[in-house]
Amino acid sequence: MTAGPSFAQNRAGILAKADTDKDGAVSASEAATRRKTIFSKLDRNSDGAINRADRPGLMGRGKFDKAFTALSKSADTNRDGTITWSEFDDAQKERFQRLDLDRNGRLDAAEMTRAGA
Ligand SMILES: [Ca+2]
Ligand SMILES: [Ca+2]
Ligand SMILES: [Ca+2]
Repeated sequence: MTAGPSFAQNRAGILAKADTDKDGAVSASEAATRRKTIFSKLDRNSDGAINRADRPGLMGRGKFDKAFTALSKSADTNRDGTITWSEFDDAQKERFQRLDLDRNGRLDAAEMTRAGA
């Protein structure tokens, strides 16, 4: 399983994976847990930042590049080619708030779907 494509493309898939208590919605804490998982998967050398140094070998490189490029647009705020944990965390928090249309601190399937449309 790879974090890249599901994170970048498949919102329904993210919801399913992030909804650990299976109540049909992603709470802020579930989203935070999911964020950490995604970040640590992409941060292959575990130095607390995602950048080109974390590129895998040929096999996973395409997926990594795709995810990294998509993430950089939203998360690499200072455009230095590195996504630090705080950049990533801030961007994902902001994204959660943007998607949470009824502001109840939870993303349900409808909110995820609307956001993707
Ligand atoms: Ca849930
Ligand atoms: Ca790294
Ligand atoms: Ca940065």
